[in-house]
Amino acid sequence: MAKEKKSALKKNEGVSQSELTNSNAISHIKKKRLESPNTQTLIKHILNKDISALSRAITLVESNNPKHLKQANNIINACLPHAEKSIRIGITGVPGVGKSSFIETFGKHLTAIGKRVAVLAIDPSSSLSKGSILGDKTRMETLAKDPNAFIRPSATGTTLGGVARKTRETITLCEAAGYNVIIIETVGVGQSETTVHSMVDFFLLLQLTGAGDDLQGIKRGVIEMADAIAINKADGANLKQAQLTKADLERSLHLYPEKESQWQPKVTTCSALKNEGIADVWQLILEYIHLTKKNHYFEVKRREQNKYWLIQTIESQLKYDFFNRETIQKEMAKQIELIEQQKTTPFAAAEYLLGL
Ligand SMILES: Nc1nc2c(ncn2[C@@H]2O[C@H](COP(=O)(O)OP(=O)(O)O)[C@@H](O)[C@H]2O)c(=O)[nH]1
Ligand SMILES: [Mg+2]
Repeated sequence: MAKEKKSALKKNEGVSQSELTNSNAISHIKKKRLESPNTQTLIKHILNKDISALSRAITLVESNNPKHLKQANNIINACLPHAEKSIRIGITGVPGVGKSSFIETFGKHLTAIGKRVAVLAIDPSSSLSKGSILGDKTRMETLAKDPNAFIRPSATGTTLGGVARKTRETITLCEAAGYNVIIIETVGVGQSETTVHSMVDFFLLLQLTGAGDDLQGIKRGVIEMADAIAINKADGANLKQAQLTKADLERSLHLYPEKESQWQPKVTTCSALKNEGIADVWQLILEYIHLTKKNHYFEVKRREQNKYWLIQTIESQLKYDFFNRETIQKEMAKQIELIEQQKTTPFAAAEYLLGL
C-alpha cells in the first residue's frame, strides 16, 4: 500500500489530490487563467452567446482585484448597447416556500417556448451557509443541464451593496449574451428584497397556504412591492386551502394603494412540483409587460432604477474610499476613544474626520 502511494500513476479515488500538488503552481495557473483572456476576445465571445466567456466575465466582475475590475468595466461598457432587451423578474419568499423548485419548473417552461433564461441569486447569507447554494443546485438540476439556461449562484461579498452591484453588472452581461428572461432569486430575509426590487421589471412573491403574513415572516413592505403573489405547493391535500388563501390575499391586496404602474397585483396558485399554474404565472408577467410598455411605466422604471444605481454606486464608493484611508483609520480610533472619555461628541468627531 505504502509503495503504491508513491507512484505518480496511482490515483486516489475520492481523495483530494491537492496536497500532492504544488499549491504555488496551482495559484499561478489560476491567476494566469483569469488574466489571460483578452478583453476584446471575451466581448466577441459573449456577444456570440459563449457560456464560458460569459462565466469568465462574471468572475472578473466578482473579483476584488482592481485589474480585473478594470477589465470587467471595459467588458460591461462594450456589452451595454446590446443589453436591456430582456424581461427581468425578481422572485422572493421565505426559505422552503419553493423558490428554487419554482425556478426550475418555470425556467423549463420558458426554454420550452423558446426563451433563453439566466438565473442569478442574491443571498446575503450565502457566504455564511454554503448549504443553501448546494441545495439550490440540486433542485435546479434539469434546468442547469438545459442549453438555453444559465444558472449562476450568488456572488459573495462583504456587503449586500457589493453583492447587488455585482448582480446588476451580471444582468448586463447575461443580456448581452442573449438571455431574454433574467430571474433573480432572493431569500426572504432582511434588505435583499428591496435590493432585488430595484433591479427587476416584475416582482413575484411566493407564499405558502394557510399561514398569515406574520407567520410567514413576510413584511408588509414586501407585499407592497409584489406585482404578483403565487401560492405555491397548491397540490394534494393543500389545494383547497390554497384557494382559500388566494381569496384572503386578494381581499387584503385591495386595501393597498394603487401602484404607479397602474397594475393591479394578482394572486394565483401553483405547484412547482406538479408543474401546475406555472404557465399562468408567465401569462401574468406578459400581461404586466404589455400594460407597462403601453403606459411607458416600463421604461420610466428602468430609467429610475439606473438613476438609483448611479447614486448607490457613488455613495458606496465614497464610503469605501473614506473608511479605507490610512489617516482616517488611525484618527477614527483616536476619536472613538475621545468620545468614550466624553471629551468630544460624535458630531464634532465626525466633522473633524470628514475635514481631514
Ligand atoms: N408539495 C410540494 N412541495 C414543493 C413544491 N415546491 C417545492 N416543494 C418542496 O419544498 C421544499 C423546499 O423547496 P425549495 O425549492 O428548496 O425552496 P426554497 O428554499 O424557497 O428555494 C423541497 O422539499 C421541495 O421539494 C410544490 O409545488 N409542492
Ligand atoms: Mg432556494
